[in-house]
Amino acid sequence: MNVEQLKQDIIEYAKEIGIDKIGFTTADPFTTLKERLIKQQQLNYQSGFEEPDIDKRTNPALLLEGAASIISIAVAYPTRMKENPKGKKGARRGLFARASWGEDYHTVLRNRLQKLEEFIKSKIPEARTKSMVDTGELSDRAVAERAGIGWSGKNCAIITPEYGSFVYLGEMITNIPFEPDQPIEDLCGDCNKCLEACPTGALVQGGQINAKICISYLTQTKDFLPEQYRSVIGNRLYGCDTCQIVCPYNRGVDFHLHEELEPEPEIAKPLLTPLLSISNREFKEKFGRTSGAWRGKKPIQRNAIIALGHFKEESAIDDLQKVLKDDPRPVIRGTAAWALGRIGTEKAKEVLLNALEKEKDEEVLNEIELALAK
Ligand code: B12
Ligand code: SF4
Ligand code: SF4
Repeated sequence: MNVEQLKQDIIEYAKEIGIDKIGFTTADPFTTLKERLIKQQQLNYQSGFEEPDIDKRTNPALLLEGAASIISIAVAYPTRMKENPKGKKGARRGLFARASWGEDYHTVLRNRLQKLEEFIKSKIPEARTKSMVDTGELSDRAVAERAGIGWSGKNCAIITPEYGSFVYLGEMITNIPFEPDQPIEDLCGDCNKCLEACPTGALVQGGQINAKICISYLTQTKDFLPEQYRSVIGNRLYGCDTCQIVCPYNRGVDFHLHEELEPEPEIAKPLLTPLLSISNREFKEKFGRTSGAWRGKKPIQRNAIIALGHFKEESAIDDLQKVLKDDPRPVIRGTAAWALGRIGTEKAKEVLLNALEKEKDEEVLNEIELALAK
């Protein structure tokens, strides 16, 4: 089999199956990434969602015997809703980040990669392949950068000249020695808009993140959100798009190329109050198809309560009272106390005073006292 011809055939086929950009690189170790990962670990700047084995992360040969190349793929996702419901007083809404709109991208990209594997094996039956999307060992961005999909921006994102940074990434390690593509030029230049816009200062310098204080990470934690971050997360229920939205290379970027990635407005931007009493089953039915549901309903509910506090939404007092009285989870009760403190009306104060008498949990009591002190 002519490897160059196969590469061209793969590029053609990829277009047919809804892969928006494809690039090829070697399976050589990722040496700079290795140093970087060690450094990030030492600084405690990692989220904990990363694969912990740095050798596996940086040496494709440990993941597939005879690894010779990696095929990187990118799939563009929309940034604007065709029907964008506006939240208003009495009917506030929260927001799922764009990477959680439509069907879970893990499923979408894995399907595409599986088709690509089948295509390659139909041409070379003895080909060996290993595909991954997000949850695999490799750094999807480091692979994409080396395969020429895009450059690595100061906001950490891979930015493609065609689709901006609103692309999902995935890759396939193969034992076929494809000719590698070249990385593309970094076009960030003197721009620093993302660093300036980051609400928590998580972008410590161009291309370096302290994931522990990135809002995207914070929205995915299950414990109490540290007080200083509650007001900055605003109405974000899952993820954060700020450092991408401000990027000049994303200006006007809004691709609707894949039906399954189209957002359902009531899911991507849901009303907040109903989330407070949603059952596990309802949550699964409504949000289960999205990538933002992977941590379950608790972080989403906690963030919804924070968002109601952020809006000082008086119409939510009765629902917050119910949560404070009946919810078995201290994090949810304590966060409701915080929100009532933010709302700060006489009625909210009364609810807090009532709860103070009945509450037994130390942390929740502390939240109630802090809320009353406000
Ligand atoms: C852990 C994780 C997170 C963590 C940490 C993010 C981070 N920046 O590290 C948290 C929860 C915060 C997060 C948030 C988001 N994530 Co995330 N996340 C991951 C995951 C699982 C691992 C990332 C990782 O290993 N980071 C460690 C750092 C050190 O490495 P890296 O960023 O992968 O690689 C770059 C650096 O190492 C850098 N580098 C290496 N050496 C050096 C040296 C110097 C001097 C410099 C300057 C840079 C540098 O170059 C590499 C290539 O860009 C990947 C999937 C995967 N398996 O790779 C998705 C992934 C990176 N996430 C993704 C997305 C979409 C997001 C969000 C936009 C989601 C959202 N809307 O909320 C935000 C963006 C936050 C941000 N500004 O980065 C996409 C990115 C797509 C793209 N176009 O870049 C990925 C690839 C998932 C996917 N398959 O599509 N994420
Ligand atoms: S995703 Fe949000 S919090 Fe995280 S680095 Fe970007 S702007 Fe900052
Ligand atoms: S906002 Fe500016 S510095 Fe940040 S990634 Fe975009 S071009 Fe680069």
